[in-house]
Amino acid sequence: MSMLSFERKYRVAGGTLVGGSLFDFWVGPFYVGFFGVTTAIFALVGTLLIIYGAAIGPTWNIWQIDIAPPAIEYGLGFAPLKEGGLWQVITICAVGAFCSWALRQVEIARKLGIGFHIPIAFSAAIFAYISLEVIRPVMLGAWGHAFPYGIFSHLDWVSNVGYQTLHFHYNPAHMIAVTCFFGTTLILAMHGGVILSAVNPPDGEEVKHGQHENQYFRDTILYSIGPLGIHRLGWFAAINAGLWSAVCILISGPFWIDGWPYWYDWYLQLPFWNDMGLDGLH
Ligand code: 07D
Ligand code: 07D
Repeated sequence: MSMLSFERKYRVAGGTLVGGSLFDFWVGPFYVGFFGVTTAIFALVGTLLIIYGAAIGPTWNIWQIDIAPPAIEYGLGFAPLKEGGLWQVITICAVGAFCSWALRQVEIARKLGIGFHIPIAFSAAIFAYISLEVIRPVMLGAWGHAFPYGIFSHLDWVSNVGYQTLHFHYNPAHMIAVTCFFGTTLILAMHGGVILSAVNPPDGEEVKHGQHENQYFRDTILYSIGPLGIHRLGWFAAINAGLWSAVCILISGPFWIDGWPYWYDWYLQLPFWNDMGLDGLH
């Protein structure tokens, strides 16, 4: 694969966390590194195990393949391969691959002398995944509480767990997470829109710049957050979407065992309403 002329300038040695210069090289455009090797091994083993799980399962229908965690009866113990053990090894591979990928991002950032914003952001997604598959099942005492690996079966899990709480939308942390998810799409659309409108004009028209973008927002909503600010806001909202998702599922079960609608009972218990007494309403 051809290399862009300026790429060579940024291919600097060093910055590795582990392995010194052993894996400090590129294959084509890809940086390898120790964590590139571990990512590749974990991802390959995990994927092959999913294919093996499909092979011993009842279907090759991509939508119906399902590799489930052990039954609740196994608690937090190891299960035989065909009874959830496969799911356990695949989960180890997934955690290994995701964390290796984040550490590879750290190494590349160190090489380039840039901040760690990307690995920090990806860590929020990893944390959400580990919350679902490791932390919450451990808190509930069984791997059987984790979600299964399958395109439709994992949707069944989300729906079932949602209805176990009667109404998952009433989970306040879910509300914050949803707001952040919706918010990131809104601000990305607005940001993408204003950049394209300014720097990608029709043929023959002059390219506009930052001040036009700022002025657009000042004219429409009185305020422009600015070129650096919009990226800070996007990063903050996206990371919070992942973090509040993790919170919303970690509290469902381990800390709140009733239906989520009952959480609002605290409102009815406020001294203000209690003191009034229902008699007063007659
Ligand atoms: C666009 C970046 C590209 C990534 C893609 C995903 C695989 C899995 C595995 C056949 C935005 C590649 C997928 C490698 C193949 C097997 C065994 C990211 C983009 C295109 N889900 N989920 C999907 C995962 C959970 C939920 C689609 C993964 C939780 C709902 C895809 C995880 C909950 C819906 C998928 C995960 C949940 C989906 C599209 C891990 C809460 C949908 C994903 C590792 C988070 C949608 C049929 C996408 C759908 C969908 C993958 C976890 C809910 C198959 C890898 C348990 C409600 N999920 N998901 O574009 O169409 O993400 O499902 O945690 O409606 Mg899911
Ligand atoms: C976990 C993915 C991590 C991915 C990683 C990377 C690869 C490699 C390779 C492409 C967190 C994987 C990479 C595999 C791919 C290549 C080459 C991301 C993760 C590390 N909900 N709900 C959420 C909404 C309802 C319920 C989160 C909306 C119902 C449950 C989000 C609605 C009920 C759970 C959210 C809605 C219900 C959630 C998901 C609307 C069902 C969770 C996003 C409009 C009846 C989950 C941590 C997320 C959660 C979750 C949104 C409805 C139940 C905030 C918008 C009322 C049980 N819901 N939900 O977490 O918090 O991303 O998980 O109705 O467990 Mg919900």
